[in-house]
Amino acid sequence: MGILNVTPDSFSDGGMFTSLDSAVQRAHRMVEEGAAIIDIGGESTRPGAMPVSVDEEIQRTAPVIAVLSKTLSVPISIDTQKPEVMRAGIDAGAGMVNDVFALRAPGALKVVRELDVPVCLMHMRGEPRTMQSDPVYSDVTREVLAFLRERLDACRDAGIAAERCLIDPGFGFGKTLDHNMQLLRDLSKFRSLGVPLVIGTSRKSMLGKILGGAPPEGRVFGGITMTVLAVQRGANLIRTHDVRATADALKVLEAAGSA
Ligand code: 8Y7
Repeated sequence: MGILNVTPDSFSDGGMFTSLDSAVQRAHRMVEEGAAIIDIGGESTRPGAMPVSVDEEIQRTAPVIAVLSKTLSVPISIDTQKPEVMRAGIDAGAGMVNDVFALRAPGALKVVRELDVPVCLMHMRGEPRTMQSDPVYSDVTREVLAFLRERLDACRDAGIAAERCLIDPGFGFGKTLDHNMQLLRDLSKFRSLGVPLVIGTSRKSMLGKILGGAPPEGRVFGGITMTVLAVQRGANLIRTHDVRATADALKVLEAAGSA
């Protein structure tokens, strides 16, 4: 899953792809490099980021989705927590929802049920503005598993079939480096939930911490290493900025019979 941020303030592509043309170009390039899905988001969820309005988020994402859904050979996912943006994204041609808030926003379950599209439910402790200020767990893996199980139950109760759901432990979302590494070690436990497992590690600050303060563009090899470990422990879909490197890693894993 290739990441296409259409925000002016995204931390890792520096808002370079905010104009329609360059966003479209970048999406096509990621598909050439091996992306199976393009994930389009109009609100930054990096720690400390400020929320944007529904209208602004739709204005950023819907025009890009409208163009890409006509020209791309792969499905588009709309990365949002807001039910109105989910609806606008699907109306514009997206085929999936990626929600870091796991459909906890009022009305989100109902909209996804009505739209009848796949949805990725991600774990986040707190909210992006404050989530990295001293998150505490007694057993991070158990708590994240319990949360995702509860969200799968909420989906089922709302009429969203398990076959429509994917789960994601949410690396870096309200977690310390130790929490992230514990989740990575325990990743195979998430297979017990019986739905596809998504992970996103690319260029995240946990890598910067491990790599002695490397900037986002210096975290690519570290991110690939985490991806390889995650795939060996059962991850099915990798959300990444670095599609070529990730696709190469997955090809080698597959050739070795390890994916
Ligand atoms: C993730 C995500 C982000 C992730 C899923 C970033 C939107 C921060 N991270 N969605 N979104 N999983 N499913 O670094 O890990 O890209 S935003």
